[in-house]
Amino acid sequence: MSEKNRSERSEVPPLLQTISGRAVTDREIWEKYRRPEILSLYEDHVYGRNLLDSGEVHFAEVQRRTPEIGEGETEITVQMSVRGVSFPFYITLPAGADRNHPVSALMWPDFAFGPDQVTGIVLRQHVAAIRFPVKEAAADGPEAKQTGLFTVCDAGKPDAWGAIGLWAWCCGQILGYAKTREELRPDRISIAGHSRGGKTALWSFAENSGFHACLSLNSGCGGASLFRHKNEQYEDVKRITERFPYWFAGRLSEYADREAYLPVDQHMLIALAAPRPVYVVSGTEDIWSDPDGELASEVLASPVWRLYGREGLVLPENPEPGKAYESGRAAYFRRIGGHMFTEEDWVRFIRFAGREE
Ligand code: GTR
Repeated sequence: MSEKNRSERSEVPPLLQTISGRAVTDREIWEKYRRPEILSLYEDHVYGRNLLDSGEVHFAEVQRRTPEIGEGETEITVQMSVRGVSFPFYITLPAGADRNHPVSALMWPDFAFGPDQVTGIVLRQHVAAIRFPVKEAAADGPEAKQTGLFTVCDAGKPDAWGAIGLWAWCCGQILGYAKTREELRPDRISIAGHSRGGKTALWSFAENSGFHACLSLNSGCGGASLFRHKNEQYEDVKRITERFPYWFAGRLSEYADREAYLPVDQHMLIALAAPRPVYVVSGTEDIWSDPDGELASEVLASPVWRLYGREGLVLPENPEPGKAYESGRAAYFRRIGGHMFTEEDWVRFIRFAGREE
């Protein structure tokens, strides 16, 4: 690699400067110019543009039952339909939640890698669980674009959304519905996800300012970690777009081994969370997801919280694995372990998001 190439790679695009070169010195300039500009760069180059219209989405409550979790919970099945394609999601209310006692809620895109552990974890914190099984909205495989909602939109263009964009859009639509439910606090609906779910959650959080807080668990490449932070052991644009081309806009693959030319990097995705609370969890042994790149994104994004008079990520000089840094509005925890999550990760986030400020 030439010297020039190496230094280009280490430099991420400036966060607080517009494309036209204007310095972003306050939240007005951030909100009016820089934030929309960054969102649009992500649509063009990474996740793709929305192909469906919110006006076409319909919801119907189709079932109510008592799940076998604890005592007194209620699971509500809601059917979402767009242009004749329908799929369910599930809202499970903790015991005692009703219109007179509305509760916070946590939504997550569920990739069904195993039995659902998350609903129980969330309910034990007296928070409503909103589980969205993504596969009926669009399959999570090379056949994705021949399935679900992809069959009713034209996904052929290089900036058309990939599956992450489509799932993230669904999460945003579900958020709109959840805000109308009287058992839920409309200002306290958060989103979370692990791995590919973490990438989806971060992008949906960026696009939908109505979410309260976001948890990214081991989201790695295309999620919290910096594209330009390269190392043979990490997933990068080339590897991810060869293995999972259907997750992204077709254009992302043009940056394989050319990350220096991407007009964004993932500190900008984290910055789109501001001024809301965001929590990034990495695993000490989850090297493929690049824990250092995930931490670097949050550090580099933090000046945007400061535009709002808040702290982003607050770290000591030598942050330690196994310790959580949660005093700012951007939190970070490097759990000891690999590419997985624990109940503790979710509980930490739920407490962090639940702070009344
Ligand atoms: C990995 C993949 C990641 C990540 C993960 C997952 O193998 O390379 O980008 O998202 O899988 O979703 O489990």
